[in-house]
Amino acid sequence: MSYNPLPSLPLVAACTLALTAAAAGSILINEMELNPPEGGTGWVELYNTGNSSVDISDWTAAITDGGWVGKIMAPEGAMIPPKAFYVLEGSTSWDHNDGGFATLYDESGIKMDETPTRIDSLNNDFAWGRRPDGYDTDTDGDFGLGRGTKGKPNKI
Ligand SMILES: [Ca+2]
Ligand SMILES: [Ca+2]
Ligand SMILES: [Ca+2]
Repeated sequence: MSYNPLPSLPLVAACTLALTAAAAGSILINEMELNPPEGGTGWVELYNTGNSSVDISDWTAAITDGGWVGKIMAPEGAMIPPKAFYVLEGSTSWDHNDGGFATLYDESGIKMDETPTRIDSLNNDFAWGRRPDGYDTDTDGDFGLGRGTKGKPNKI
């Protein structure tokens, strides 16, 4: 018979992992600019649907059209408060004048969210966004096309 007065370490580790997963699960790709106007930048807007702040240090968002891929990493210390937005901005070289999809990975490379593939040949400031913010049924209908609201609530 053995007696161990300390909490079991594997149990503590399991609890910590569960808490981390719950917090991280609240961050979604909320809007994406796949085809900016000439001279504009592609971007991905994140949204925290949860009730606690989430540290997104070194999280990476990617936009792809199937061939080309652009990646943006959140800086160290980046936080998203509850019900707040965070924009990961690409560059003007990201303008591929077509559609695609966006993916979000946490700091260890685990996929946190992926959007459906959306066509965007408009070449203007319209962007695909969840309507309303954070709407997530894992179907193509989660996203609608409308005037971009980068860093702000999506228009319904
Ligand atoms: Ca656009
Ligand atoms: Ca364009
Ligand atoms: Ca928005």
